[in-house]
Amino acid sequence: MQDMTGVVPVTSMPYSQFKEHVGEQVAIKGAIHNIRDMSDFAFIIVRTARELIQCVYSPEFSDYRLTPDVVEQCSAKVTGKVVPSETRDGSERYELQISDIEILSTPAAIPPVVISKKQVTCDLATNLDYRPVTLRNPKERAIFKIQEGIQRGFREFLTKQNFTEVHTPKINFAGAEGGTNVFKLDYFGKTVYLAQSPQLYKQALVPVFERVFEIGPVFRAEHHDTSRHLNEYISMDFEMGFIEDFTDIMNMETGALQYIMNLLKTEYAPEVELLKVDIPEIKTIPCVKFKDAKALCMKKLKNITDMKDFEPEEEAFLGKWAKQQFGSDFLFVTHYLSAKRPFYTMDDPEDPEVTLSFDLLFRGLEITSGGQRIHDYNMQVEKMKKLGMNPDEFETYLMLHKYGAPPHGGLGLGLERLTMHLLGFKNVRYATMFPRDINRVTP
Ligand code: AMO
Repeated sequence: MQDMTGVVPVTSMPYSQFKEHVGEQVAIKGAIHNIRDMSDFAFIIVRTARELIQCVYSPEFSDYRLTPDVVEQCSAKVTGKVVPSETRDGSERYELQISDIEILSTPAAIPPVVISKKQVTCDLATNLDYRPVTLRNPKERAIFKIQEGIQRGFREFLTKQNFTEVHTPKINFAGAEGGTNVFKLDYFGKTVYLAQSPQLYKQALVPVFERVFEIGPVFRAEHHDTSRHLNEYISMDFEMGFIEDFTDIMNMETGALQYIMNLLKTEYAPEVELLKVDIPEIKTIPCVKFKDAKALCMKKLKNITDMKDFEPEEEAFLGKWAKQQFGSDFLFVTHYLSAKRPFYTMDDPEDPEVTLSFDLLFRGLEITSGGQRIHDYNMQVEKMKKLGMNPDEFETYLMLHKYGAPPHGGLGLGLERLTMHLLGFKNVRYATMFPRDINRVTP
């Protein structure tokens, strides 16, 4: 064996370099995505990591003759001459005139769903049942390339703002968010819980790094089947110390979203174009207090029963209102009721009925919760007791407060929810690679 050099030679020419190789023989590797036989010639579309490349077979181009083992979904190395394509709109495209196809692997069966058309047309359940296959369709794939861009933007922006990326445990001694939607786990005879969020740990890391973020899975035992809840989702969290007040968190999120949208426009243009993504312009994001937003909803909507939180139709209404009133796709709602926020949330000293917290709505859907946390030990212990919690069970969490923590706050942003509304989906499962819901743990 040779020594490893650390260099993996490029054996497949990226489409972006075709332009510089017109008239030359190049090789690409990918899956045969689609074959259109036109009797005396054939279009063979090759699916590479990010592109569909049109290749043309004709006996006129070389001595190579198409063989029956060239079938859709086989992996192949296709060699040919780069030539400009004829396009209907006159746009600049290139294709390969095939001079050889080397088969690298042969599928054992024909895919159970059609994936070589512009989009997968089967119903959502079938799409999800065959996810390893349906994801190969370029439009399905593009959803998750965009999702990658969102995470990348979040990571890049926060790294530039001096945040440290961390990973916190997913097997926990307590549920961080309260409520009953927590998965219990038998841990060598002891009951432990799957993390509902990294909340308790990201706070613990503020006195260590001052600013931290995490992108990772969290688990919610949602007992109902809705279009916006998953049992496992990716939470993009950050937590920062030495804040002046909770608007610092909202400003930081505004910056992160501006950065993400810009990154999608510039570096994810092929997917943005393919999915016709309506990227929101974010100059500033308007804010409204919960109490005022509620009053507005009560005036305009009927049959609202929950006075302490928003129902989905209220969020949808507020989304439209923000668009009409401020031309904004986003709306911060602040000062949620103390009764509805978790134990770690700081109450407003001027009105303890409400908290120094916020949600961010995006096109009428909550995508973020956040706010200022309690940093004082006695205040946190008192609040726990008031809520019927036993502070002794949170001894390790309370080390944060006991041994000194700066004023701090943070947020959690649901990756699938943001993707869902960015791409205009009605169901969060379309924006989830392998969704986990009450009825689904496979594939
Ligand atoms: P919260 O519980 O509001 O806050 O969650 C934050 C964001 O996570 C997303 N989300 C979900 N997405 C899909 N399926 C679910 N079941 C689901 N539940 C929540 C939403 C939501 O806005 N620790 C706090 C955040 C913080 O204050 O830092 C928390 O987890 O987009």
